[in-house]
Amino acid sequence: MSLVLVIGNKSYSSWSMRPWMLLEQFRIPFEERVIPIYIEGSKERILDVSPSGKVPALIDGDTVVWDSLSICEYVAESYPALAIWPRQKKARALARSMAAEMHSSFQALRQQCGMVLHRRKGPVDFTHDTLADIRRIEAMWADAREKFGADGPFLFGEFGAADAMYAPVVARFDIYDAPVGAQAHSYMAAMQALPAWKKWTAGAAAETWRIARFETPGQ
Ligand SMILES: N[C@@H](CCC(=O)N[C@@H](CS)C(=O)NCC(=O)O)C(=O)O
Repeated sequence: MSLVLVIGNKSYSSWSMRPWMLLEQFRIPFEERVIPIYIEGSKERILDVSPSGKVPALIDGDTVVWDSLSICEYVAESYPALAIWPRQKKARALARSMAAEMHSSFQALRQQCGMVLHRRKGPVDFTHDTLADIRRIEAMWADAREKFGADGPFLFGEFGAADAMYAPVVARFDIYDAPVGAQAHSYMAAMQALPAWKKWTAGAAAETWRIARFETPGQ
């Protein structure tokens, strides 16, 4: 199996970060291909590999899997020996529900707190809706940790797909100093201690691309 993961800029592409973290943290070999997004010609370059015109996309021979959640599922199916989703059915159901909710929700958080890894850290004037998103995520994290997190510091104990899906949220909470409690902070610290996290953020720090519309005052 020879996998190619096509991603966007590491500093901005929260969707790309998810499957990248998963592959990297599970030490699954893959070739990384970066297409800088939202610049002249980038849409055409993405469309050459991904029919959605968006990154990430995973190429496995003649198969292209686009969309971060589908990629996580494909990787999990491809490596059944790895506990990418929790082994226990009820834990797996919760992990999948959380991943799906991440995928389809939290518009206010995404809009107000864009993932810009080089942004100077500090809070913004969080809207009511953003605070509601933060509360909901914090409650979900606590629920997973309480029910299934006994074997490690991650949502379901060991690092897995649900954590990969929430990695960009950890980045957003950190960058914007989201008002969350000690339990959430210790989960965030575990994520930020991962070798994969360090590698992704180091890659982001080395990037020089800047996309004006994602930059916010005071960076
Ligand atoms: N639901 C998709 C969203 C992918 C997405 O919106 N990707 C953005 C970058 S983070 C993108 O490709 N933007 C470039 C463009 O639209 O030209 C996923 O989970 O993969």
